[in-house]
Amino acid sequence: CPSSPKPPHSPSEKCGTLNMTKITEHGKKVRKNWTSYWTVLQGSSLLFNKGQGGGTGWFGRDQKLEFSVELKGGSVDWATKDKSSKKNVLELKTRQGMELLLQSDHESLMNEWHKALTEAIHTYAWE
Ligand code: I3S
Repeated sequence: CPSSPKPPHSPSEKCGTLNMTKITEHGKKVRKNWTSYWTVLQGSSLLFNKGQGGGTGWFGRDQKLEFSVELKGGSVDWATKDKSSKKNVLELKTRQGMELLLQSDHESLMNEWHKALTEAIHTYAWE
């Protein structure tokens, strides 16, 4: 992960461009706002970074952390059809009552994210 502030230190380290929208915050439904983020899985944290141009992709040092979620105590699974008309959508629920959808048109990429997020949640569950 060239983007990561620290060198890779965990088997669950992963990064890439994903589309993301929150669907629930503090247990309350919120309006969807699909946005492309440079997404970094680092230990039990999932970080969402945006280029200063506000757009997609990776712009090196111009990337800024928008926000992050704690995976500990959360869950991830493929979203059901009623959650989105898009394909390859993962639904991530955090212990803090946030629900996010993560998506990419690249199926194999989302399979990798599914695996990495599942592993991270499992790895950090008991700490
Ligand atoms: O679950 P929804 O409400 O059908 O989600 C769609 C809307 O958020 C839509 O925006 P508007 O709030 O302007 O209607 C988005 O453009 C769509 O992408 C959302 O649906 P998908 O199926 O793409 O997640």
